[in-house]
Order: sequence, then C-alpha cells, then structure tokens
Amino acid sequence: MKRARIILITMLGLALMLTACGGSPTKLNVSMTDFKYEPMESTILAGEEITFSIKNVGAVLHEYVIMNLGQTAGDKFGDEDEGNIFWEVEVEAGQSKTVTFTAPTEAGTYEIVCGTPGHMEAGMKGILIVVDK
Ligand SMILES: [Cu+2]
Repeated sequence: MKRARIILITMLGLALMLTACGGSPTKLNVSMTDFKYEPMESTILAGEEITFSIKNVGAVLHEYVIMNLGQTAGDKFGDEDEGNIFWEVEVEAGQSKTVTFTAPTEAGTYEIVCGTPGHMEAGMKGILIVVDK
C-alpha cells in the first residue's frame, strides 16, 4: 500500500517534469522559419510512434531531415548525404502538417538539417535527442 503510494507520487512527479519540459515525449512540435527551427532541440522516446506537428512560418520551402545516428551532413547538405537520412518531411511556405513516424530505436543525439539548398549553411540545423523509456 505504502509502496503503491510512493510509485504514484513518483509517476506524478515525472508527469509534471515532462509537462514542464514542453509536453509528452511522443509528441513533437516544431516550427520552421527562415532559417531556423524553434525549438532547436527536441527530445523523443526511442522506438515510439511520434506524432509530429510541424509548421513552416517562413517564406520558402523548408525540410526537417533527421540524419542517421552518428552521421552529420557536414557543412553543407548535398547528394552524398541522401543515403544517411533516417527520416524527413518537407513543408511548403506558410503551411503546417501533422505526420507520424517511428522514432529511432537507438538512443542518442541525432542531427537535424534542412535539405533545401543553402539553408543549412544559413544556420538551419537542430538536434533531436532520442532517449530510452
Ligand atoms: Cu530550410
């Protein structure tokens, strides 16, 4: 009985912490401008189905490209990087969409880049942190 109460309090505490950090780790909300991601850094749970709401408030097409773990697009996103992509979505200027994808099963820090020519060089980079449950 006492243990159940402790577990309940711990769970409530965790829920509060997650709320304070900006929502559930199976939901991802990102907005793209010319030329950055807001927020620049997000955290999701490994292997979970992620509901991703992505908005482009900029004036041109933007992409949210998740590189494979341990892969970087370097200084410039090019054709040689296409084979190192985990998942990607693109959103036209002024549009928004909600899509789902399965988070990588491997925990780690994944590089996010915009694949539209010139955008990465303009600073359009981010970080996706994948954590184990
Ligand atoms: Cu872009």
